Amino acid sequence: MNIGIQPASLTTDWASGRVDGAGVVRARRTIGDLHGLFTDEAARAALPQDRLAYATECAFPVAEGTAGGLFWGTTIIEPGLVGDEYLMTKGHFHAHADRTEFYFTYAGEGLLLLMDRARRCRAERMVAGSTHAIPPDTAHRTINIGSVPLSFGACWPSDAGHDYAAIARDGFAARVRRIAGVATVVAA
Ligand code: S6P
Ligand code: ZN
Repeated sequence: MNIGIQPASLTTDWASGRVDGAGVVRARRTIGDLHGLFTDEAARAALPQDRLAYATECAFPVAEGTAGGLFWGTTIIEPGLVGDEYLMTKGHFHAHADRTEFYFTYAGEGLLLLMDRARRCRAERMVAGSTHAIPPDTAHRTINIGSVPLSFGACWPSDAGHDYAAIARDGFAARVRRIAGVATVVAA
């Protein structure tokens, strides 16, 4: 009996990180969405509010909140500065705080800023091929420190959820600033 062979319902372009297929959800975060994220709020407010800061393309093969499933997605952060800070993601803890995640870089140059519940921060360099295990109870934010888009993939549990509130309220204890032309991690 011929069972047949189907093409995969999901594709990932390993050069660009672009994800495609039925059910892929695309989202955009603009400069206007990043209110309060940067030290220099006046510099952020002076930029075009509809300018793209980062985009995501994600596959959710099971419903959000399902135990045992995995989600898969790519984030592409545009290059650019707001004051002396680079464009970056909002950053979050997972709502289900012990849930972990893998990040892996396709293209560009970035930093992965990690912060534990004691607000201790560290940063890992993101370059093509770099692979990052995000521990439990660890907030994560990505920062494009290069001059081209930073593209990275993520794989995370379908019941991880997102807690943006803690970061929106308290921020990270470290920031990445461009100092004398160099990306530098400093205490916030
Ligand atoms: C999801 C995963 C990523 C981020 C994306 C945008 O757990 O960590 O897909 O959602 O990089 O970042 P943020 O902080 O705006 O969700
Ligand atoms: Zn996450």
